[in-house]
Amino acid sequence: MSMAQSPEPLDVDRERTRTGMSKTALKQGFLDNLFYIQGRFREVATPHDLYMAAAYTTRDRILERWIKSAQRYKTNQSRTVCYLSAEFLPGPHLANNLVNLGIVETATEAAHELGLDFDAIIAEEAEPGLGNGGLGRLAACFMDSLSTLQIPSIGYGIRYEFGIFDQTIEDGWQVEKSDNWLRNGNPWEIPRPKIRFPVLYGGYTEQYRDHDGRSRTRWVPAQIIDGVAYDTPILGYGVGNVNLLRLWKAEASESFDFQAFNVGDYYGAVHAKIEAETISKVLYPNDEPEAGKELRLKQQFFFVSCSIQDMIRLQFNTVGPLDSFAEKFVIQLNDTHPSLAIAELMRLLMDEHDMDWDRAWDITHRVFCYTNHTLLPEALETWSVSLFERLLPRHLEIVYEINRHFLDEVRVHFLGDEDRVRRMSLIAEDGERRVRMANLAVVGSRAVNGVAALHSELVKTTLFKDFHDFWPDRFHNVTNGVTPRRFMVVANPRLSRLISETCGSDDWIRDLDRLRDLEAHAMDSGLHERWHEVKIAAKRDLAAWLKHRTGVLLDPEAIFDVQAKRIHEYKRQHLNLLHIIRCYQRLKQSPNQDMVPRAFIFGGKAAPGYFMAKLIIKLINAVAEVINNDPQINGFIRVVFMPDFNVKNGQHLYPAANLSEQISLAGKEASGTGNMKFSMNGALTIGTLDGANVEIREEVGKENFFLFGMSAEEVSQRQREGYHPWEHYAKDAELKSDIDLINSGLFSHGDTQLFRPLTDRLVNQDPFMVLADYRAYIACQDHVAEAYRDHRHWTRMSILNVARMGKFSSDRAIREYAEHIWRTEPHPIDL
Ligand code: KOT
Repeated sequence: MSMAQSPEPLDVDRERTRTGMSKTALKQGFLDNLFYIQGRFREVATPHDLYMAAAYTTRDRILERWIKSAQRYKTNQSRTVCYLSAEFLPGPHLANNLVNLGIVETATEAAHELGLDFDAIIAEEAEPGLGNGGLGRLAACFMDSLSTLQIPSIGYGIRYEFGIFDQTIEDGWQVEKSDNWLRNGNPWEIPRPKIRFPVLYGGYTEQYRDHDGRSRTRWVPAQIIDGVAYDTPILGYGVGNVNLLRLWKAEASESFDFQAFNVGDYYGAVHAKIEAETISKVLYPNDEPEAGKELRLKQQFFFVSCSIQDMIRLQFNTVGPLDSFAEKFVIQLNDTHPSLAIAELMRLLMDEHDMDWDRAWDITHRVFCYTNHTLLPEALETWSVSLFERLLPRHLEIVYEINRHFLDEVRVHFLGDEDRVRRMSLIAEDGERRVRMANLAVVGSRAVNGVAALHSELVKTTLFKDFHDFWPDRFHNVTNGVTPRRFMVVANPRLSRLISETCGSDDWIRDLDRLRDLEAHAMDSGLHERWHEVKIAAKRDLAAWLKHRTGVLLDPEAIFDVQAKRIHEYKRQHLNLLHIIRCYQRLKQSPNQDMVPRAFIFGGKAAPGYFMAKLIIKLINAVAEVINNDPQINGFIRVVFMPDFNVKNGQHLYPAANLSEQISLAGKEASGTGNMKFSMNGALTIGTLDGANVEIREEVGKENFFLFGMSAEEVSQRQREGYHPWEHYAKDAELKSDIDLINSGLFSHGDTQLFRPLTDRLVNQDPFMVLADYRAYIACQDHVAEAYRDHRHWTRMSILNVARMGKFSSDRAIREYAEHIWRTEPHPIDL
């Protein structure tokens, strides 16, 4: 039988049974996979074998939909969203895929009948930590929503061999361990050794005349590396659509390096292979501040070049000529990390596909859209011209040419305003000349968006003000969202069941606005009781988890007050700490006072090179040690640091929180998405008017949100006037005594210097105005404690928070991108 022929009907039937959704089919599939893939009998299988068999059994059921989606998209010539992101944080796949397939119950029963502990199997899966935090997790939520909304799409990124480091805590300090997530194999990915593209680096360019006598440019590289595709299927919820997460792995190019080395230089050739593979070896673990490393630039170009070449291949395979490339594809740049794609598409269109500048530019600037995720100046990517030229000589020429055309337009529009020209240039000329990637992204895209309403306003009025003056219509807002499948259904099955029972349907899972149906029951005492039980059960689970990992025992009746996110000064974990120290001092001064018990829970990683963030972790653990071991406190307040906060561990945290800490300095957090995850799970927020907090408060109602602190406007005014943190220190006796307590050495076994870098920075510089917001924060926390005493009222607020979270589904965000930015349509695949 040739490959093109369809299989015999008998085979089709057999296949259907093999991948059927019945309990019997699942059990059979599981035992088959355990035997034929893992090579094990049930009796000798390790927990990991069982997980692998369960994963393959689940994957088998996705494959058919995957093939069908690919075929349908191809015949329909569907417009495709290509989401380019240096980071993806999908979280463990198994539980999520079972939810999206709609077979959680059947699979649980099947496992039970086989005598297996299903929760233990699910817990076996390693975290695919291919991202740092919010930006990477957003990309994963968007992939889930794109599939659920049946929009053809491909997520393109890097298959890092080592993802974000695993965090352990030793003597209170963060210690980084390498994350070998592929060690035991990855059942979700399918290698595509034939989908392979050469990526060029270094060398020089030269002019030549083509056969028509036209002057052309040729890039003669010094190094060629291959990118090989690894595909992970992304199944939508309750639909037949499966989209693709296509991650590139770097390999030595046989055709180039092996020849380039002297014949017989075997070791040299092996060395070249190792060097090639370092490109996709490790994720850079920095959130926000830019590292400026050569390998990082090589990584960015690596995945961008493979992805654009892949799109061109797909264009030829489906539609045909490149003229309609911008109709077939839309490319969304997840921040500036992939913005080299703009220059790479220009290069490929001109140098490899014979287009002239104008036609190539017309396609390029119509195909790209760019999302900005931060205003922090230290996070804005720039690359030194000399490094750029050494690695990407042809792209530098193209960037210069884009800049020349662009600045000509600016000069015509703003006659004589050379200052503006200097600010808008793609090249910074003050000091060492640098390529400004954000400017490249704006100039090369037809749409630019921020990630929350406030952030998008600040993008227009501060960061890209000049660009907004020039192209006002190019700027948009799409407020972030998160997927309720992962963060409610997978993470919090108890609450999900309660919601479905209360609303009489589980439609809310695909249409989160339906959560509004809960409002009618917000006063219902029956619901209150069950709501409370669900929360308490999650708190018990978390308490057990934390006890096992940290030894700290939490009281499930206490307020679970949680701050989980990357550790960064702008996020102000140290403001939270000052409140904890205040509670401690109050209890020490009047041990018999009637304080509401609290468990303060932190989680988050610090960039390995970010000393101040690591010192904050140390201080959290130091404060925890003193408070948790003080007999006078008697467990009234407890402090615990959850090690290795990631998607997987976060799933224990969101369902258990009563209070969500969203306390960044206003104007600094672009959006935040943890704020949404907590609120969806019934936590109330204590927060500033920053990022998406503003919109969360609008939705849930100001009476159901604990607001404190300066607004972004007030922050900039204070900064303009001149901010003097030591005045707060001098004037506020309690603040002074909290900071002094840190300096006293109480938390550092008498060492009065250990935390000095942190306290000195607060008193003398305080770039994120912790001291200015301290008083308002403490007062607000006192309101929280009072509110918690009224259980009925608190529970009502909790229900209303959940009921009003519809806006923060990533489905809504993706619909807005599809309608206002991408102009894409759903392409349903029938089940
Ligand atoms: C990192 C380096 C350079 C530029 C941006 C970043 C970045 C921004 N990494 N994560 N973010 C976060 O992105 C989230 C998703 O939009 C936001 O919710 C969050 O506020 C950003 O800090």
